[in-house]
Amino acid sequence: MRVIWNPGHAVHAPPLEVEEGAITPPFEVPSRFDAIRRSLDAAGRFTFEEPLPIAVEELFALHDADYVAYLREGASPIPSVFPYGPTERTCSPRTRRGTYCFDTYTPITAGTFEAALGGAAAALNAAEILASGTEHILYVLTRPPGHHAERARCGGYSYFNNAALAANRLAKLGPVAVLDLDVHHGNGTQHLFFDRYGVLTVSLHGDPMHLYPFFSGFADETGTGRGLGFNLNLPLPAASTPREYEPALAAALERIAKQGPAFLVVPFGADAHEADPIGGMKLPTEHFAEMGRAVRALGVPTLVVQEGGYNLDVLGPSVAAFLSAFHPISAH
Ligand code: OKP
Ligand code: ZN
Repeated sequence: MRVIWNPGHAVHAPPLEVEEGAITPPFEVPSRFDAIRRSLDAAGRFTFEEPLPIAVEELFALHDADYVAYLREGASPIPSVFPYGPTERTCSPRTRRGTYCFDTYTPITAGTFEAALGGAAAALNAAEILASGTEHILYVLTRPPGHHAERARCGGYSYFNNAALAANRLAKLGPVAVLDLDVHHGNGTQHLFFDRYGVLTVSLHGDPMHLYPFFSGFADETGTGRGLGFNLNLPLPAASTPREYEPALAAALERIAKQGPAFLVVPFGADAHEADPIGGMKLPTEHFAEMGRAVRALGVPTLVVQEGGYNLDVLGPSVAAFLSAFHPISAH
C-alpha cells in the first residue's frame, strides 16, 4: 500500500495543553508519528512517499484566507477571550486568537503552520493519486490531526482539515462519502459539508454528552438545505465494545452503500482502543482489523487519513491492523 506521509510534522510539537484551566502535558506529540511508521515498517507491504508541496491557496477551498494568514504568523498564546455574536470585534490582539479557535487544547507554535500545511499537502496528493484511478487504497500518515478544524477555527489538535480537503477534491469527480472512525466526533468535517449534497458525512464516535467535542456529534444533526439527510451521526455510549461498534459500523456502511459513492475518505483514529488514555472505549487491537475488513467490503476506492490515537504502544499496531485488512491476499 502506498503511504503519503507528512515530512514536516515534527516541527509542530506543542509544549502543553490546557484542560479545565489546568496546564497538562500534550497528548498529541511527534512520537505518535514514529510509532505508526515503525508498526507499518514491521508489518511490511507499505511504501512511503513524500507529497509534493501545495500552494497555500489550495487551502482556500475550505479555509478562510484570514484564518490561514493568522496561522502563518506563527506562535500565539492560548486565548482567554473568545469573541462571539453579531458585534464580535477582533481588532485587539487579545481577542484575535480567540476568534480563530474554539478550545484550549490546540496550541499554535512556531512550526504549526508548516506541519499542518504538510498534512494538507499529503492528503491532497493522496486524493490526486486516488482520482487518477491507479490505486484502490491509500493511507495518509500525518499529524497534527484535522477532523476538528472548521473553515476558520482550529480546535481538537486540528488546524487544517486534511480529510475534508481530500474529500472536496474528490467530489469534483462524483459523489463522495466520509466515514469518520476516530472516537471523537469530526465536528470540523460535519461543519464544512453540512449543507453539501454530494458529500455524505458519516461518523461513529463517543456520545458528545460525555466526550469531546461535547457541542457537536448528536444524532439529530442531519444536514441542512441541499445537504439535509447527508450527515449521519452514530454516537456510542462510553465503554462501548465490539458488540456496540459492529452494528453501528454496519449501519454506517449501509447508508454509504445507499449513496453509492465514487470515493470514500476515512478519517481514522485508533483512540477507540481500550488502552487509549482519552477515548474511553473498549476496542481490542484485533477489532481494528475487523473494521478494516468491513470497510474494504464496500469495494469503493478509499483514502484513509490519520487522525487521533494517543497510547503510543497500541497506536501503531491498531493502524497496521486496520490498513492490513485492505491488502490483497498474497498468492503463496
Ligand atoms: C482529537 B482527535 C484530554 C482532553 C482532550 C481534546 C481531544 C481532541 C481529540 N484530557 N481533549 O479527534 O483525536
Ligand atoms: Zn480522536
